[in-house]
Amino acid sequence: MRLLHTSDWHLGRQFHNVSLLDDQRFVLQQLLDIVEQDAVDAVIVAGDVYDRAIPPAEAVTLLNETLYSLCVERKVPVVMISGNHDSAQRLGFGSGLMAGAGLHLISQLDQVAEPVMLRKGDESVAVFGVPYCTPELVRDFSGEDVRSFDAAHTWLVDQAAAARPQAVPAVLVSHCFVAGGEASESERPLSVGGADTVRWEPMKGFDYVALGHLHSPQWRGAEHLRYSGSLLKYSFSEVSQRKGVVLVDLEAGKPARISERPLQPRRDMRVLEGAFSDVLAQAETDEAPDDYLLIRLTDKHAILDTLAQLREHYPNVLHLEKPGLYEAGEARLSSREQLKRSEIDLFADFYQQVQGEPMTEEQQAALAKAVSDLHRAEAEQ
Ligand SMILES: [Mn+2]
Repeated sequence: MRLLHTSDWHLGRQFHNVSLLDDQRFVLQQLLDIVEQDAVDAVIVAGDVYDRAIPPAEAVTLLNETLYSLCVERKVPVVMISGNHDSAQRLGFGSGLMAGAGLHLISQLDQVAEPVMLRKGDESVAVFGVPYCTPELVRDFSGEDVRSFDAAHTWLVDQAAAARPQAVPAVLVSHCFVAGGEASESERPLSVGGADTVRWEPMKGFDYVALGHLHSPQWRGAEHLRYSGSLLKYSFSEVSQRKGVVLVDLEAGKPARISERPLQPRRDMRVLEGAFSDVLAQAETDEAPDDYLLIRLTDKHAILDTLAQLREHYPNVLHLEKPGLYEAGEARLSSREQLKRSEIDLFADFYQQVQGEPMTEEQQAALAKAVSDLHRAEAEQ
């Protein structure tokens, strides 16, 4: 039986105030194509289906269309668990009803020991899902003195392992942070302080482990314990990652056979670095000017309207950094005037980063006045 493992769709995500819905629709179409071309028997989504607990309406529509294409039009069942970005209750709505149509939503703890049995001819595969949950939830559910993410996860995995049918390949789906995994900037930490990781060893007895949460594709501990990675690059820290899906062939009594299929984004995410004039010159021959860009200008002097000029060639410059200007500025931090100047620059850069647009002249004037008033008040104390 051939499964397709994907995760971290984050439908409805905004990136620097740009909706990625069209980009998500574009790669989900490729996912549907892979399902057909590679004769996939079932699809596993390992959590973070939506980006937010209450997703935008368009994201719900996209998920609805995608699931209909899979379950109804292609008769390919889907097993989906909730991640830390999803609302377990909302995602789980109607799960009992939809199971009959081939959509298996696992978002509650009492589902962990009840495998979804996938069948194809006389082959069967048991799929267990561990939705994302906090140690507190597992403590309440189990009655055990569970204090850590690892203890909670191990307890749940043990429940699934104990319910495993004999002589049938078993798959575990989990949304968690396996210790030692490579994180990106677009994952929301599961807990503050880093006590959110779990060990991979309790899961190693399953024939395949479909993991979600980390956005970089990778395996942990053993090759059959895998993160498929997110659907798209969701931060500039991921520019060099290759996003895709994992195909898993399972046969009773044999180790899983694993292969990867890349997903080509509608627009790639890139970082360009160099002097302003060089970046502009390069734009003339750039084959993908619509890509989402972070541009890092190395110029040591200020240039007017850089963003507007860059956007004439690169309409999707989402972030502009000027490290050269900081270097030059920091070297001259001698006088009171310079200090004020640098505060304004810092705020102007911060404003641009948050708003995606530079400050207007009026705003800059208001800011300059506020900063100098502050300095005056300080001096008069
Ligand atoms: Mn995620």
